[in-house]
Amino acid sequence: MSTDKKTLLNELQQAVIEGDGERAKVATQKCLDAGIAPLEAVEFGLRDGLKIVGDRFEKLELFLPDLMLAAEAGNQVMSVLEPIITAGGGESKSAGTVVIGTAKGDIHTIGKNILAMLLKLSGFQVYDLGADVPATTFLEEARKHKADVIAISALMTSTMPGQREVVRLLNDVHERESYEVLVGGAPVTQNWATEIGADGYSETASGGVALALKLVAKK
Ligand code: B12
Repeated sequence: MSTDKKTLLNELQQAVIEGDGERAKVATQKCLDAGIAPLEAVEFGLRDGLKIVGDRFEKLELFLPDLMLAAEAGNQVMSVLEPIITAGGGESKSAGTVVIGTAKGDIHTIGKNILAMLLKLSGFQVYDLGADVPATTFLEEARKHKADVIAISALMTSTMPGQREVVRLLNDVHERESYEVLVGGAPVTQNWATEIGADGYSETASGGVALALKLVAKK
């Protein structure tokens, strides 16, 4: 990547870290004007920027209001990127049906929303159950919408067990084979996905879409 592009992405990341929504919006537009791919701005500017904020929060260098400001700046970045990413609409044929939500006890939504948006764009019918979703709701909604995929985001180590809970419940009701279960979110790893018996994990939202397409095609 050219130094210019790196500088622009760094400026975007920095504005997110500092929780400066206006500056973040301007920086996002500058990235787009320089030809930086919107998803690159999402992953490097937004996700990595918020990761740095989270790490500083953990070290007590930043506090909850800083986290909230950074999240708001992240939303501002998405307000610029979303119309660009979704311009032209998604695929017209249906790639399958996904129910998506954040695990029980967890109110983080930014990453889940990005994944939902990209899934829609790839032609999936997406039912977004929101945040703090109990395993029983994932099951009920998956049944109701005849879902192919259940996608569960978890941003805290304390809520990752909510992902395991969904897989357990599907096993208990003998419906494990009916759905592909995808897990993700900052603390989630491939090892965790394997341990709980999920069908797939991806570190990024775009990787999650590729995986969903692959798993549904195999079904
Ligand atoms: C923003 C933020 C908040 C915002 C959330 C706003 C919102 N509407 O979402 C606010 C301020 C509300 C918040 C609250 C809290 N937070 Co917080 N928060 C964060 C922060 C800084 C960024 C999260 C984020 O949005 N990242 C940006 C997105 C784009 O990234 P992402 O979610 O990882 O998603 C990407 C991928 O993971 C992937 N993906 C996401 N989901 C899925 C799902 C699937 C299926 C797939 C395939 C892929 C995928 O796609 C995305 C794009 O690539 C993280 C730090 C971090 N490391 O992430 C802490 C963090 C998650 N929070 C933390 C904590 C502790 C809290 C609070 C408990 C703080 C408090 N004292 O109240 C509360 C939690 C309340 C609750 N019950 O949930 C901790 C959790 C620690 C732990 N135990 O694991 C973290 C890690 C910070 C830290 N290092 O300490 N938080």
